[in-house]
Amino acid sequence: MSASGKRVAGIVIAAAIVCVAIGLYVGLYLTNVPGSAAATSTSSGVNLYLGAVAASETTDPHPSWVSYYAVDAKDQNWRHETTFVLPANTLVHVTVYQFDGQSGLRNPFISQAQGIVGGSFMLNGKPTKAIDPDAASHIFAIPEMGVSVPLEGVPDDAKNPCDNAPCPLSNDHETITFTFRTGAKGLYRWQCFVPCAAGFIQGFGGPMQTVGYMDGFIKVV
Ligand SMILES: [Cu+2]
Repeated sequence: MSASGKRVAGIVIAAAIVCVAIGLYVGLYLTNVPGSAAATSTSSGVNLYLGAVAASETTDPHPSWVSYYAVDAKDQNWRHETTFVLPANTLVHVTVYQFDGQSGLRNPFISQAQGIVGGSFMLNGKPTKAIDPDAASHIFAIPEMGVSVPLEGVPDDAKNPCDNAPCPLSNDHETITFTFRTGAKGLYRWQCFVPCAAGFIQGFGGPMQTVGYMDGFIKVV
């Protein structure tokens, strides 16, 4: 084969490899469906237990990213899942173990709870309607259901904070509980509204834009 023939063959092979790599990248991106967590049923509705942490597990692809987790109530088994399967037209009792610090809200209006049963949530057992906007760590909001609950952050001077998930309850945390009612079957988006993505422009990139961290879905079935 002539020198120019070899060059053309090399270019064709290199181009083919690049095309296959792009195809694989797009294909894997489109077919990668994150896992989902189902709520546990009781006679008065279903229970959903969540954790919010300053940083994901050290083995996570993004170990420095802030994140929500699904947490088992009993054995504290932490699962990195942010798609929650809930029954339609049912009361959902949510418990969030919130281990992250205070980031603060840009829009103080969101520091008020909305769309939850009774209008208030429990913050460490105390009925609460709103928190200091500067003390917010995360928000749990389902915009299409009108649900929005502010999650207070662990104070800066906390003695025993949790670095990475999973976080035992012996670490400093706030416990937030509230109840909302699901409506019709469907797929609903939920997300955080605190600019909590440290290291990203305006705090709204990375984990704030990625399902599995500060976003997810509610599958109402
Ligand atoms: Cu957040």
